[in-house]
Amino acid sequence: MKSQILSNIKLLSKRLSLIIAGVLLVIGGFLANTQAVAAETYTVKMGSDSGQLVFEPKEIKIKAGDTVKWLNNKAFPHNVIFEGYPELSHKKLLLKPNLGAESTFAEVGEYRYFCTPHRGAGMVGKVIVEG
Ligand SMILES: [Cu+2]
Repeated sequence: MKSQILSNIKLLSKRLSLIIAGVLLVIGGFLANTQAVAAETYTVKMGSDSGQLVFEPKEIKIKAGDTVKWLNNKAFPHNVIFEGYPELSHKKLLLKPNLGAESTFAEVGEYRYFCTPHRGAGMVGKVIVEG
């Protein structure tokens, strides 16, 4: 009688551990999924390391919901102007090293931008937002 109860308990705990393992698998899969769709932030240098008047990279591909962060590197002051998109633009000149500005892109599309003081020198860039 006693041994039967014991073996029943053993069987039950075996089943329980199987159920727990299953639940952990489901939770793990869910976490992996949410990480895959999490929004990302990409950095674009303003001014190349050698001091050229460029955005680096000049063109960047991101997903809707991602953020681009522009960071002062060399040859500042710089700014970031998207014509027709004041909400994405950063008109204020960034005067010091490592100052930055960022924009989050919710809508799919191609967005061209420039730096006001250096537009004539070719300091232009493009953000391509994919779905
Ligand atoms: Cu500039």
